[in-house]
Amino acid sequence: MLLWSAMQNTVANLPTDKVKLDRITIRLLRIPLKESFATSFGRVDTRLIFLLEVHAEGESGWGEVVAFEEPLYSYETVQTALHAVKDFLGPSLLSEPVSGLAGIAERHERFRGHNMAKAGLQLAFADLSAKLSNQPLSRYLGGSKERVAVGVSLGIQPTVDQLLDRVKRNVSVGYQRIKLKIMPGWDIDVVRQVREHYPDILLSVDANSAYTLEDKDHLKQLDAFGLLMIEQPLYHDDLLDHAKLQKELETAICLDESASSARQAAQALELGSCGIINIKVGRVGGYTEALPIHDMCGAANVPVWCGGMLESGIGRAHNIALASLAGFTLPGDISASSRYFEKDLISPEVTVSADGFVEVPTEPGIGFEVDLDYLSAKTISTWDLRPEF
Ligand code: OSB
Ligand code: MG
Repeated sequence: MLLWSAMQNTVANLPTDKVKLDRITIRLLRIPLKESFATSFGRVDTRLIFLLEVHAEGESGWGEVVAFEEPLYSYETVQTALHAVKDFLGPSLLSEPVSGLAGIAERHERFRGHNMAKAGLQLAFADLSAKLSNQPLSRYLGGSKERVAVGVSLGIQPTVDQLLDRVKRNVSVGYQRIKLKIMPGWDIDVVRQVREHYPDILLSVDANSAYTLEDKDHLKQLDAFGLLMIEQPLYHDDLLDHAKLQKELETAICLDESASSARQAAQALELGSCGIINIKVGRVGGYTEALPIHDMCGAANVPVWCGGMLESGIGRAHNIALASLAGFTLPGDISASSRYFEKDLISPEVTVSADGFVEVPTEPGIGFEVDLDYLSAKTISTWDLRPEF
């Protein structure tokens, strides 16, 4: 059988023209979430948004660093990412022209870690470079879909009734897959009740590393509910215990946190740590890691989908472009702007159709206008990085 992806090498297809960056603008702004989002690692009430804008040839491109304020999802925080961008990653791109996304990755390779900071710069550059070549970001990245299937992630609620109410609302909006956050004390019984009310929906759970291999028999109870996947049940950096657990479970494990780079993803596939991978461009360090994960999972017949980090419209637009690649066969955590925010930073806002799709923009770059007035009204701090002479 010839897999669609057998000949894919999406990074090799990206342009490598030299671009001389004039300036990198950093902005921090705070926007409230409509309702707090609770996971096994903690809750998020407002979003401190970290934006990057890179300027060259009279054009600019936008990216978002998806780190949170506390090191709970991963070790990165807004402050560590700010330090990494201001002192190392940003200056290394301003010293000499860069040769495409691959050139950026090469320049950043010697700096260890700081994936979300690295990714933010790649995102901004990709938007710029797509605009300079007058094509939508989705096509620039090798995407072909006109619309992407979307699902929604529901945080841990004070009561099961409140969760059932949210499931009802989001199913009726059109979301194609409902993901429930779980943790010890909010798992088997909650999933059972949701399944009883909704026997036919695509349903998954996400533990954000709340369990250990000792919970194997407990987690095996989830096999009874016909779940699409169990996301990141074990340690945030583990591959081996996930492989052991996957052997015991009928339900596919999906890696999020611990598929932290293309190399880690390759090792997960080799070990059998998962049957599905959630690709977040921020977690893995940029498009130059996300695209190879997409390609290798296609070759291995492992479905992928695009995860989310409660992004503003700018990060959301990048997720839509990434999810337009053919290998993203499962609904992404790409919800409407209105799911999280009263008002988004982009226009038009991201909307979800009644049948659970988001349109892929056809305008150049991210394909949305950044609302500069709203942005400046919300901006807390801003820095400009320029080449040194
Ligand atoms: O694990 O996928 C996750 C949100 C914050 C941090 C981690 C995760 C999530 C989500 C929601 O599940 C993603 C989204 O809708 O943006
Ligand atoms: Mg997750």
